Amino acid sequence: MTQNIKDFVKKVAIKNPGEVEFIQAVQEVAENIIPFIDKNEKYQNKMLLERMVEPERVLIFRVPWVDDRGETNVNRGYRVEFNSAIGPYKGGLRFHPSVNLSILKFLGFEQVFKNSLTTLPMGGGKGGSDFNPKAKSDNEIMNFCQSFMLELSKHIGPNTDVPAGDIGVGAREIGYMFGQYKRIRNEFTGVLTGKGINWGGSLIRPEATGYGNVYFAQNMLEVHQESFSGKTVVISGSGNVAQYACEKATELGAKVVALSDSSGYIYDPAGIDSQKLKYVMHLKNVKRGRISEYAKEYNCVFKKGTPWVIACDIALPCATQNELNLDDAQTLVSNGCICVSEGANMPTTPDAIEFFINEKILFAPGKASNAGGVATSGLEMSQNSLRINWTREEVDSKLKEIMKNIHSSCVRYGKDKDFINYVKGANIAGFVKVADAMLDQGIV
Ligand code: NDP
Ligand code: 2IT
Repeated sequence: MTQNIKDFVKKVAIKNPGEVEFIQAVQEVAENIIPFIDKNEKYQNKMLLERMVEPERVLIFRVPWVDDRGETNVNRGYRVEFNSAIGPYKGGLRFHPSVNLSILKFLGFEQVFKNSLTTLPMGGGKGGSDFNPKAKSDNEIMNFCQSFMLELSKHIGPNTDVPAGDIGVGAREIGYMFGQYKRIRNEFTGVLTGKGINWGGSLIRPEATGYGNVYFAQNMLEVHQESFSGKTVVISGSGNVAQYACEKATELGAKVVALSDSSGYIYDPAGIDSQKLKYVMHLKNVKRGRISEYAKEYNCVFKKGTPWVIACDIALPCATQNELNLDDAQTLVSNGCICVSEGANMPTTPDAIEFFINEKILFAPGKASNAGGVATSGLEMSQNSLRINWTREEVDSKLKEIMKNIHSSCVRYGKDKDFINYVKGANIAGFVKVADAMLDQGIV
């Protein structure tokens, strides 16, 4: 790292004490963007990156709610409205006990670049709560969502800020929050994405992040005349992103041998076929059980820890941030892994990314490879505005096209002789569009 990058990151760290994940995300971007600004006069002397690391607005609020025993609980709610240079704030809501300002600022910052890459007019934002949805009844989830939305509804709108799902927020939570927004504002509008299909949702939105990640990996593999066919794939997580990554990889002829959750991973050498995936979907989305139950059902291994010890050709980290470290990266590569495509946000630690890049592994950063989710949210917004619904095939082909374009943008800015540095490509391509808009709009 050069001195000016170090100085920049140090200043951000001093201004945002204790925000470890946010600083990590900023540093990764600064390492590519500061040298790029140094070479391009147009972007100099306007404090562009300095302005980009400062959210336009951060909302923090109390969320009181009553549980089934009649007891009062209180959580903290957040919405980080990061950057609106190219469109209304757009990004998910995360409900998880680990949620804090640092995590939501890292996610919001990443979202700005990701949304820019999609080619759609969406700014970046993120929100959520330290609420833990595990073991809560539907009624408790509804009480919490209604209280959360009572405050959030004052700050969002279809042309202002459009939240969606993320960890712990799926179709059920979006439904409760949409219902409450509609009741408070007396408006039926596209204020959230990931809506149910019969009340404004888009076909393919549930599948989009997982499918998009596999499409992106497919694009990377094609550069090397490779494909998913016949490959062994290891996936972490067993939630929304992991499930549909598993479905698409299998459809393309790969064998997915692992899934995980926060308790551990299952290893099924026979492969998780469509029938077994149906079981996982019911287990995780309806029963809300643990992945260890899969091992009992299909008589295979369940172990604590992460699944990166399993030999594979392709690894798709689809659970959470910093879930794949340098040790894991070394194990994967020594076991023959050629491609790592991030479905989660920032799942790979910085030293592991550096290792993959030095080893010339096909490595896709989440802001490029998981952008299919928010891109399809953008398509949901378009359909809401037009008051029409596109077919599955129409949305899926637009998603494929968007992922292909993101891949091309990464190649454009990330190609170094015989190697494509997708991290650099994604950061610079994402930056250029936002920076140009900020230059056009003056010092705001
Ligand atoms: P879900 O809540 O549906 O699933 C999350 C999965 O990750 C679960 O299997 C969960 O296990 C596991 N997980 C969560 N936290 C941890 C942890 N601290 N350690 C180990 N495992 C953990 O979320 P999504 O599938 O929607 O999101 C997964 C990732 O993808 C996140 O990083 C999210 O930001 C990112 N993403 C999501 C998009 C979307 O459209 N949903 C779009 C782009 C990115 P358990 O059940 O035990 O908690
Ligand atoms: O991280 C992400 O891109 C998401 N959680 C999806 C955001 C969205 O607005 O669809």
